[in-house]
Amino acid sequence: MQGSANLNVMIKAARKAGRSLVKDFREVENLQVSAKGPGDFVTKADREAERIIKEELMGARPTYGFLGEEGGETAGADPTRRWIVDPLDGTTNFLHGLPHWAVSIALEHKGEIVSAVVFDAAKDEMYWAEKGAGAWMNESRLRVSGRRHMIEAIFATGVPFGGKGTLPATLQDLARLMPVCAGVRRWGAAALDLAYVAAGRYDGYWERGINAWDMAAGMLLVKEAGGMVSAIREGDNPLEKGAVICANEPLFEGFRKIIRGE
Ligand code: LIP
Repeated sequence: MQGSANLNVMIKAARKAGRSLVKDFREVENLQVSAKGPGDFVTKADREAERIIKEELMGARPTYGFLGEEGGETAGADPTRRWIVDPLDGTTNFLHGLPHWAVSIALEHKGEIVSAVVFDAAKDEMYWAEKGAGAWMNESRLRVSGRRHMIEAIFATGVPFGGKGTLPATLQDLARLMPVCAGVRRWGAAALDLAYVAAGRYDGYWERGINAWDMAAGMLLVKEAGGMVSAIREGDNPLEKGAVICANEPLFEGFRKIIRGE
């Protein structure tokens, strides 16, 4: 696997955390039937994965900043570079023994994502990209789908749960989109939803109410695979607003108009 020194540091960190998570995932499957359930165990697995990743990344690049889902923001001596990490994206899937979760690591330079790794350890699929160097899954080059008509396209999203405020807007999105497409999938891991758009498996994806660490790496994968990515609302920054939409070029504008309600 070619790439910059930073990318190789990211891939090494993702693989090391992935090995830890796969071991823990096997235990989670056994804990499904326990009275207390696997909740505390998954929290420990999530935190251990972030500890492993932070140790690897900060050991290799001690001056960079770090933003992680579990530990929050740590400023670095170099104010222009920051790691953005979700050690376990798809936590609820992991908790329920569903093998669809990923380690997501992005490198941000002066506010722009320049390197990305999304590692699906359960399926051994390493998605990676660097700005201007394309998007890859393991050794295969990724391209977004070639579909040109909404009625043949499938889209992914995340449907809010547990009282999240974005549920009404998402239900309105679905009411507008479902009649004009071939279907919507809700598989529970934004980083993999974005990676699947980059791989041409989904034709587009959108979600409201997620975090920078859920989407940062996947956004670069989609761009480097030839896709279009933006915030849902005109002029917003997806990473700041927690709302993102993406698709291949032929579908993007029409898809975005539907989600915007235009
Ligand atoms: C998850 C996202 C997913 C979203 C879930 C959750 P987590 O991230 O990847 O797209 O629908 O609500 O936010 O919490 O598993 O890292």
